Amino acid sequence: MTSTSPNSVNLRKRLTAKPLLQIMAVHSPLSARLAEEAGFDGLWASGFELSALFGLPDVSLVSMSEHLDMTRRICAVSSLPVIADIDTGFGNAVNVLHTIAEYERAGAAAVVIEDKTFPKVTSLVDGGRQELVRVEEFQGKVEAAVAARVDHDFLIVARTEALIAGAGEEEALRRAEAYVNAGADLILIHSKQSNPDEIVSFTRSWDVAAPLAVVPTTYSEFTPGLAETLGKIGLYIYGNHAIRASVSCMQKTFARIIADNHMMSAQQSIASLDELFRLQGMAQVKTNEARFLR
Ligand code: SPV
Ligand code: MG
Repeated sequence: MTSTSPNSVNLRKRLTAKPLLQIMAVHSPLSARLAEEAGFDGLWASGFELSALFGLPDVSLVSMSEHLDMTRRICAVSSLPVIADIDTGFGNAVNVLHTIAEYERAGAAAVVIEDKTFPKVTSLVDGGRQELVRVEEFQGKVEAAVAARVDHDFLIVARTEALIAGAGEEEALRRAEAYVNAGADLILIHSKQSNPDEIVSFTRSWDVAAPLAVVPTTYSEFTPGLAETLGKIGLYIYGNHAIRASVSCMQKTFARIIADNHMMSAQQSIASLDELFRLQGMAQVKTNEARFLR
């Protein structure tokens, strides 16, 4: 069982100690535990994953309090740094002041805020409506985020959706640099191309001191090894693999049970009850019973 002191985690230090941190998407405390046990360096409290968990599209339907509550629960069970996906910040720059205070208090180590209009549309869907806010408006949001944080090591990651919106590399570079000038610690540069070309090109052209974050879902041949070779990239985020893994496992198991009309063969390929008890911390309950129940 992992310890529970999220505020002691210093993502900034980890970023300097290790060239590339591998961050797994999670949508629940249970998925957070599994990602930590597997050996990832940090957790991505993904808006896409939580939307999917709620059976909703990722189009700003999950409220801040819903995402915040899940982020708090994730932070409470993991000693890994949690990077919270706050979409467009849940309002304008004034709202961002409140958002940052809440996420920092919840125990997150960083937030990622993106330069799209509210309500946003998920980035990777074909033909998605991708509208960017004015650079000055987003700089105001980044400045508000920086002003609102209490701990200097709470990282503000500014995400530009310029490539997703088809605005091109020059615009992406212009925006990213403007966001660093507004105080962003890192830049998340997102792409939905099926190959890494535009991310490789952006990274090569990036000559600002702030490290980059990438979410290579659609260009998975861009491995952590390649990202490390290219340099400049600090965060390598697996954007949605927890929820996709759980969906395919449930689909296979449910189909097997219906097809067999019993559970006997399906049970061979799913986690045992003992494994669930371990993940839930039942051993500690037994210890506590022996110690405290009279
Ligand atoms: C998320 O996981 O919520 C993200 C990454 O923002 S993506 O869905 O690729 O936009
Ligand atoms: Mg998201």
